[in-house]
Amino acid sequence: MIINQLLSFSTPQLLKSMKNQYIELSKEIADAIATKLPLIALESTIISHGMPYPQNVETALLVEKTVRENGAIPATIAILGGKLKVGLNPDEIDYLGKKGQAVLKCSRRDLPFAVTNGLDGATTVASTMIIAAMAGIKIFATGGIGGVHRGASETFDISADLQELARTNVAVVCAGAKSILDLSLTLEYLETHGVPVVGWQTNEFPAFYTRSSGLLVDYRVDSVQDLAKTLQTKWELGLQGGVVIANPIPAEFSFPKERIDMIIEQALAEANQKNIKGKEVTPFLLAKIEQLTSGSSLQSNIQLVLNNAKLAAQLSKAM
Ligand code: PSU
Ligand code: MN
Repeated sequence: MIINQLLSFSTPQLLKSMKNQYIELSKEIADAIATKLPLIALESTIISHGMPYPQNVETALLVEKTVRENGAIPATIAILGGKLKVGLNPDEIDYLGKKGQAVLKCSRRDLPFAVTNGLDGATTVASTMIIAAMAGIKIFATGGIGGVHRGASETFDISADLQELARTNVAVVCAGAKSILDLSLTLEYLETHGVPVVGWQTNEFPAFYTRSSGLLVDYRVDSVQDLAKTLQTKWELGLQGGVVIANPIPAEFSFPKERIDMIIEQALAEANQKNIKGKEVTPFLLAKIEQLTSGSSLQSNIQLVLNNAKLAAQLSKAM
């Protein structure tokens, strides 16, 4: 409620009204906002829970470098000592990467507890969107979004990322979603909640490690100018909520489909057998897949994140 109210203010008003009590911008980010430079939000759960150390830290730094090389300013987002931090320094990124899964994984519901108790927390797609919107950042790059899990009709396991996309005005550039999820149900859920799913130079919703999933996107867009115009129009029309910009992994880094499907089945079976539940499910599956491919899926993962960072930076410049 408070956040929704705050989101309707423009950034300087918002930050003043919060009296910088909860949010802390790095100097670079504060300057970039003041001078209206293009900014890209980056999440931190991908660092702590999405990849192993030290590749997680190396990737996070490389993603920031890629954003810069493409003309935008990277704003990696996390919670440190209870502060909503926008813009981390390399030591802070290293700290989150080293702590890994010992850091609290914070989605929307976790934010008030992390802040009140002065905790450190890694932000998911959902909570990164919330904090990005508070700072006035419209474009966010990551690897994959959360979604509707397979078997959700029994478990009700649907990532809070989807609900966030339905309400918060941030566009998320991703490589689709991993087929640990039910991609077809994920697209249905997004449709119900009015979240546009755009294919970047593709008609198909990509499946993270592979360029195709056999599922179509709503709209295909081929230029950043068209994409920027569409986002602007959506928000000028007062249509609340985000947009999924699905950018397929570059062909040279994609993973053989049969192989990854088999590994995902194996990871899902093990999660079932171990009775993994709630917010542990996604990190468990991510680590398992990485382990079962002896790290080779990690290379694909890293490359697709860099590819998304590049597109996000170009898009945010076009806006
Ligand atoms: N999918 C990935 N890598 C990730 C995540 C998802 O391929 O790192 C992380 C993101 O932070 C995402 C979160 O927001 O997992 C979703 O978790 P859950 O399914 O518990 O909502
Ligand atoms: Mn879940």
